Formats: sequence, structure tokens, C-alpha cells
Amino acid sequence: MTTTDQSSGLPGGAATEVERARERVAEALLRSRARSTLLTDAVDDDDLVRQHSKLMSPLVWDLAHIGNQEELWLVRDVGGREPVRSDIDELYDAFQHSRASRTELPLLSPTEARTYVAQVRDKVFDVLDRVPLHGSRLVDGGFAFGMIVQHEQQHDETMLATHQLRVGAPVLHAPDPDPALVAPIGAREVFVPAGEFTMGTSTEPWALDNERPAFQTHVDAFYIDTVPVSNGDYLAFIDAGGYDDPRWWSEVGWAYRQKAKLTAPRFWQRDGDRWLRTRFSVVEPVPVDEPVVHVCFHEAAAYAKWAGKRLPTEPEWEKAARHDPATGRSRRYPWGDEDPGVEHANLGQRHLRPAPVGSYPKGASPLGVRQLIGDVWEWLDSDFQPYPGFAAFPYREYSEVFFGGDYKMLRGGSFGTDSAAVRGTFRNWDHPIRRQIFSGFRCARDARPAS
Ligand code: AVJ
Ligand code: FE
Repeated sequence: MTTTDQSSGLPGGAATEVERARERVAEALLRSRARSTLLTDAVDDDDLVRQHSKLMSPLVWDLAHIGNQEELWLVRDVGGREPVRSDIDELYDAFQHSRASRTELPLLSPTEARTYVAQVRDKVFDVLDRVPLHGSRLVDGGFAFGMIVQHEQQHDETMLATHQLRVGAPVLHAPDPDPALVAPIGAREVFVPAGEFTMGTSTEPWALDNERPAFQTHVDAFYIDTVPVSNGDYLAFIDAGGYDDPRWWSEVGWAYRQKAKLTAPRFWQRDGDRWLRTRFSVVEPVPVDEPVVHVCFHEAAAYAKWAGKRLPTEPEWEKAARHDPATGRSRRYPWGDEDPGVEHANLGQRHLRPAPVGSYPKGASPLGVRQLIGDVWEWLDSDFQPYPGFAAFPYREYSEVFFGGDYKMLRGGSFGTDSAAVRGTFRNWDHPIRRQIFSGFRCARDARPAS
């Protein structure tokens, strides 16, 4: 009874699936480009080529790098087409030049960069129309396209962080999160019973290599905070002298706190007896009910120790986010398998700030943990390591070259992360001293007190 689609050579149902994948790809490509355009059109050419911070690339580098990755994978590799530009790969290879040195390169001008990314994108839509989305691991389910969408969205979040570092009049605007989406949280901690759960994925079509494969792992019982640590919570740590007490800091963390003279989250300043923060060029009182953001791993770990707790490990975070005790299954997201909606999580730069703690009750996990996805990336007490059975795909430079002890994990995405670039299995990492990213945390503790 199955019909066969002549053009795809697949049974009817599978052909429809492929068409749906093509639509998903097209929609996601348009959304990521609209965002890159917004972030780069918001400022003038001088701002695009300027170095806003030694930690960041000039915005015009990110833009052309987005186009260059897209050309390498989708135009040349998947499409088998001639290069759009064969002369600039080296300039936009992230491993060839440090972020701080990129303003000195003979980069494409803003006008040239815009033309370049548009030419690449035209070819990509043509490739998308013609290439089968099945038959090889690179194209199955639109994987290579999904990888490139995520790459663009990751750089869009990086560009958003550059905007946060930029000095000048405000150029980005967005409505605040809806206060009606806050609901009482009940208990401040959630108990997660001991037992195995499925970590990682072997089925999520756009999951990147470091999220694979799925495997069973045991996690001891633990408690995890229902919501992320708020600015109000964090102020209590500051007021208690937490930044001046080495008891709360690791040795490395204390050394960094001394060297960098840390006294508060990045972008905060004291104003008499209150604290102000700068948020995309707007100076405002620190809102006590919002998740703290722009702290490094060492600050997060020091707060947790001061609070008598610790940071969650990566398996703990993923179990809290995905494990459904009723079925024993791991979900794609805390709320289930549906893609994120506006009622679930603060994602996609819809707002230019995290939502107050206790927001998004519909985004809670089966055990009632809130705001695991969106708002702020959450620092975890785990290094970036491969899962058992890891295989680099399709290139070693995405994940494999970063494995080891130099990076700490971040999970869940921030208000600046697009829904295509985060999920229950998505793994992010950064140096433990980084604060310009949209990073916060929540605490955990062992279920049994240590003897
Ligand atoms: C996964 C966010 C750590 O931005 O450094 C972008 C993603 N890889 N281009 C980064 C990435 C290549 C990466 N992170
Ligand atoms: Fe990149």
C-alpha cells in the first residue's frame, strides 16, 4: 500500500518527512540570518570593524566567518559546487588567528562581507532544493544544514555578547519578559532520587557530535535548586564578604579573584549603598529577582560553597532536565518532546535579559525544576570530556580539540540562545574565568550529608 515519491525514491511517508525537514531547514536558515542582520545592521561600519574587547572578534569578522563556514560545508562539501570565494578561508579560520588579533587582518569590509554572505546563502538555497536529505550521515535529516544553522546562531549569541561589551548609545531593544509568567515555586530545592538515566542522544537529528551517543549512567541521589541563583541571593554573598574570604574559593579561583580584583559580577558597579548594572548600554538598578548573569565558574563555585552547597555535575543537570521518573525515558526538553514555545523558556533574544526566577512554570521538568532551558547558561562542576563511544563528526575542531581539563561545562542556553542551538542534550563549554558570556548557575547538594 505504500506509494513511492518518484523524485526522492523513498516510500511516501519518508518522502513527506524529507519535505518537512527541508521546510525546517529553510525556516531556520531565514531566522538565523534575520538575527545576524539585526545584530550587524544595528551599528555603523566603524562599530562593525572595531575591537570592542580583546575577548571578542570585530562583528564584521563574525559575519564573514558565518558565511565562510556555510560556504565550506554547504556550498562546497554538501553541494559539490565551485567556491564563492577561494581566497579568504584562512582569514576566517578561527584556529589561525586569535580573537584579539583579528582587527589587524585584511578582512572583508562590511559591504563586502554582506555581499559575501548573501551570495553564499543564494547558493545554499539552491543546494537545499536539489540535494537529497538522506543517504549519508552528513545530510540525513538535514544534519549539515542544522549544524550550520547552529553555528550561525552560536556566533549570533557571541555577537550579542560583543554588543553587551560595546560602549555607546543603546542600539538593541526588546520588550521585557511577561511578569504574568512568574508563578510561585513552592520548595526551593527538588530531590532527585538515585538511579540510572539515559544521558546524551543517538536520535536527535541535529545533535552535534559531543552529545552522542546515548548511554545509561547512574547518578546518586541529590538535591538541586528549583530555580537559578538570583541577583538578590548573590547580593547576600557579596554583603557577607564572600569576595574577601578565601574559605569559599578554590585555590585557582582565589588566585584569579585576586589577580582580576573581582568584587561583583561583570557589568555591576556600586552606587552609594546600591548596585547598578549596565545592560546593553542601559544603566539600571540590579533587579533582585532575576537570575544572576555574567559570573565566571569560580564565582559560581564560591557562592555555592558559601551557601553550604556545590555546583551540579553535568550528569546531575541533564538528569534533572530530562529524566521522567514515570516512564524512565529521557525527554528532549524538561517539559517534554515539543520544540520550545514562548510559554516554556526565555530563548532567542526575544528579551534582552533573563526572566525573573520562578518564570515559565510550563517549562518545568517532571520533578518541578524550572528555567533549566533559557535565561542564563548554567555553570557546572564538570570538565569537557567525550561520552563513551564518542566519534568526532564531521570535524575534530568542533569538539574534540577542546576535550580535557581546560574548560568547564555550561548547560541550558540563555535568553540570547536560539531554540535551534540548545536542547536537553546540548553541551556548551568555556574557560572557567569567562564572564562576558550570559552565564549564571544554580546550586545542588548531596542527598546524604558527607560524613
Ligand atoms: C560551542 C559556543 C563553545 O563559540 O566557541 C563556533 C561554538 N564553534 N564556531 C564557540 C563554535 C565554532 C563554540 N561554543
Ligand atoms: Fe565559528
